[in-house]
Formats: sequence, structure tokens, C-alpha cells
Amino acid sequence: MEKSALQKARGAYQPKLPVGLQGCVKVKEGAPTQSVADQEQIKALFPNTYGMPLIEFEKGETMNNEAINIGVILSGGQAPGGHNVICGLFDGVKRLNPNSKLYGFLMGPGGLVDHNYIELTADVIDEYRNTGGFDMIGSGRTKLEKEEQFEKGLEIIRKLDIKAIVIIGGDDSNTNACVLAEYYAAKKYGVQVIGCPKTIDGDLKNEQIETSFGFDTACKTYAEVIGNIQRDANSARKYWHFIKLMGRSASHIALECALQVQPNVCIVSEEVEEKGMSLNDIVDYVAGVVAQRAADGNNFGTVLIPEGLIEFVPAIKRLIAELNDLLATPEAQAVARENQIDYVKSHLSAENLATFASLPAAVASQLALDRDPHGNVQVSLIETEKLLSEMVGNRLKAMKAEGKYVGKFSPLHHFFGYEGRCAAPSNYDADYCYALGVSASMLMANGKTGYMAIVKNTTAPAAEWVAGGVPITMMMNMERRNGEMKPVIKKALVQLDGAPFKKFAENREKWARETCYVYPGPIQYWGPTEVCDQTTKTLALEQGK
Ligand code: FBP
Repeated sequence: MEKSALQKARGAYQPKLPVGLQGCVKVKEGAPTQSVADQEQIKALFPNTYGMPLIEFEKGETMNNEAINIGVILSGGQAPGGHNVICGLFDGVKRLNPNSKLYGFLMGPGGLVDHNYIELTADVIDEYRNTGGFDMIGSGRTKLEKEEQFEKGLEIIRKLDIKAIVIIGGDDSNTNACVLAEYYAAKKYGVQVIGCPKTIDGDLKNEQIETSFGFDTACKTYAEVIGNIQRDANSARKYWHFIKLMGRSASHIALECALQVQPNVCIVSEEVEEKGMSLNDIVDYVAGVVAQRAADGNNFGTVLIPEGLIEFVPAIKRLIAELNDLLATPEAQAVARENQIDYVKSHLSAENLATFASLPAAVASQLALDRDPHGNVQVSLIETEKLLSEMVGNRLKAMKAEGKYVGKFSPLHHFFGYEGRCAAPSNYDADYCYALGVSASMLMANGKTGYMAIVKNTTAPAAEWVAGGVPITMMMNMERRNGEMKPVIKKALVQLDGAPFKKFAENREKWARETCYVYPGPIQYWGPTEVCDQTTKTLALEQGK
């Protein structure tokens, strides 16, 4: 593979490790744990993996150094740092015993079921150190949930003499990792399953998981480009930029970018829901900011829009909930795709039908037809930025007719998502991911299953980070999914009483009226630590830094 000079130099970077993961590792176990909610139900569903203690790794004197074969799977959307998790796993198991082997299952969980794999040798691993992307083994969204899949996977696990599988994924994939761990434990197959917290969306976090990997790099990448756009906007002073940002349901990415670049407007979906705002309310707010800036002579600005916004407008949320239940029925699934919209229309309640009919046809069909394998609405495909700017444009026309707006409104549209998911990891993600990989290898060496690898205290210098494991059941609750109550890891949405949102809310009026843009510039790998090793503003604020 041909490499740029930067890639070559970056390949030689040795990620920093917490002291507890350097050399021999000792396991410190905490008290038994409980799930965050619905304890009785989760316990009954996971009798073999419920209640296990939290684990912390400390510097030890000796460690179990038997050779082990392990398998790794990348699941779901790409996130910067995934390759470093695999490099950490590789170095971790080779450190235990050079005869250990690492196998990579290809193109996501489907690789385990279909027996598609490669052995990850030092030559392969060294090509991918500190690189972005998931192309080392590929990723996929096959949902691992059926017993036939687990049994099919077991065949290749036995053939390769694999002792443990690591699933690197988001909340849904880690929920499935726990179901698989429980199944193999119940059957006494002696196969361990460990998860690893990945997703640029930043919604896999809680008291145990400080952040999901990839969030840091993706936000810094988007913030760089938004900063460039803002500088352009402030130079030409003639465009309003409507920028949709990836992040699925949660607005963490939009909020983090707002904290980094100080735009004129950032919509936070969780606030829209909390305040019961309609699409028209959002449009009124944005049009108000445009009009006020125009009155000050500023016919330019930036509006950040989280991609999941539409799901949080209460009327649309109610519609989606009904659609989810409706589309999950065998009867609906038997309907041909070209007849689905008519089927939906003839089965929706009157209130939701009215909402459905009020949406532009393209948006309505996205909500009704296209789901990912986990049943999620594919919000990345809905052009909310265009929908919103069109509505704002119409509102401004009406305001102009009433003499309430004098200005020129020229909107431009952007969607930043795929641009940031495979960026070369920042130092934070490179170090964090490598430590997660080594931590996962130590969980496996210590016979653990049903755990997720974690690393905490990450706003301190890397040597002081604390690595360990959290039982996945500890993060679960029961939620309605596709018409049924299911055990799932609780998704972390933006907390309106949390420090990141509060900081944004305190400043947004000023940012709306004045031009307070910040231009963060590109991620730096070498140079002063305050430039190269800073965390996201979200994490720093959450940790009171
Ligand atoms: P994960 O939840 O699997 O990490 O994926 C995150 C994400 O990038 C979302 O932000 C986005 O909505 C979705 O993936 C897009 O999915 P796809 O890659 O299938 O287009």
C-alpha cells in the first residue's frame, strides 16, 4: 500500500499507555454490579453474566501468559481509531505469549457467521498502526442475534481454536455482544465475548464509559471544516450555511462542534423534544436570528443541525413510534416495497397520518421505508438542512412582506458525516483506542466474558488513565424496539442540565447576534501538548475541567 509522508511518520507513533497496562497486569475486582434499570428482568435474561464486578487493571508482578487465539470483529459505522484497538489487542496478546494468534472476521459480524476471516500477522498490523478507517478487515451491520448465527459462529471458533471474540461496536452491537456472551456461557462452550465502545456519535457513554472512541477525531475534523466555512462566510459576507452533522439520534456531535466553532445557530434535538417544539417553532427561531443579523447588516451566518433532529420533533417522534410497531408486523413485512406507503397510510392513526401527510414526500418515504438492520431510521439520508433552509426562506419572505425583515438570504447546504468517520485518529483517539485494545486482551487473558473494555480518567495525562472492564449488563435497561420490549444498553443523549449544554446555552444569544467564530484548524499530531493532546470540550466540561 503506497503511503503519504504523513502516514509514514504517523505509523511510527507509539501510543501512550496507562501505567496499569504497562508490563505485568494485576486485576482488581470491585463489588457486584446491577443494571441501571429493570434489574429483575435483565437478571432473568442474563443469569450467567449479570451482577459481575467492575474490573480495574493495576501494575502487577506476574501474569497468566498462556498463548490464546482470539478473534476480532468491527461492527457498524466507521470511527477513527478502530485500527488502533486491533493493534492494541495484537500487541497485548503477543505480549502475553508470542504464540498467541489474532484472527480478524471480515466485513462485520457477518464474517463470523459466514466464516470469512484472515489471520492478522505483524505484517498486516504494522501497515495500519495509527491509521483511520476500518479497511484492515472491513465492517458491516449484520445483526448478531439468532441462535443459528451463534452456532454457525461457534464452528469457526472451534476450528481456529479461538478462546475469545472481541466485538468493536456501538450500543446495539455491544448489546448483541452481551447476548452472545450469555449464550456461550449458558451452553458452557468456554468462549468469551468482550465488547469495545465505538461510535463517532458519542452516545455510548455513562458513568463507566467516558466517551466512545472516534467522537474526538470526528468532531475535530468537522470543526476544522466548519471553521473554514465560517472564515469564508465572514470574508464574503453573503451566504448562510446550513450544516447538517452526523450523530444519529443524539446531538453530541453538533453540540461539540458548536462549542469548538461558536456558530450563529446550533439546534439541539434533545432541547427541541424537551420544549415540545414543532418544526415551525424551529423555523421561527432560525428566521429570527437571520433577521436580527440582517438588521445589523450581516447577511451571513452558520446554522448547525444534528442529523437526528426530525426524530425529536414530538409529532414526528409519535409518528415514528407508530411506524416502528406497524412495520415490525409480519403483515407489513409481506407488503411489497412499492405498496408500503399506501399500506402505511391506510393503517396509521388519524393524528399520525396528518403528520405523515404534512411532510415532504421524500422525508415521509425515508421514515416509512428505509431502516437499518437494527430498525433505526436512516437519518443520515434525510436532507434536514435543505428542508429547514427552505422553510426559513419562506418564513423570511413572509416577514419581508410584513416589513419585519430587510436583507438578502442566500443559503448553502452541507452535510458532514462520512468525511470524518475515517480520519486519521487524533492523539487522544490513537492512545485511547490502543489502551482499549490492550485492556480487552487483558480481560480475555483473565477469563472474563460479557465485559466491555474501558479506560477512564482520560482528561489526565495518558500514564494516569485507568483501564479495566465493565459488565455489559450493568449498562442495560428494557426498551421498546420494533414492537417488543428488549434489553438494550441505555443510549446517552445530550443532558440539558449537563455542563456542555449549559455552556452552549449561556453563550448562544451572543453567538447568534455577534460574529464570534472560532477557527480550530486541523488536528495536530506533533507539537505542544495543549495543541495536540486536548480532549473534546464535551469531555473536559463533563469532567469539570
Ligand atoms: P454506529 O452507530 O454504528 O457507530 O454508526 C454511526 C453512524 O455514523 C451514524 O452517525 C449515522 O447515522 C450512521 O452511522 C450512518 O450509517 P451508514 O454508515 O450505514 O450510512
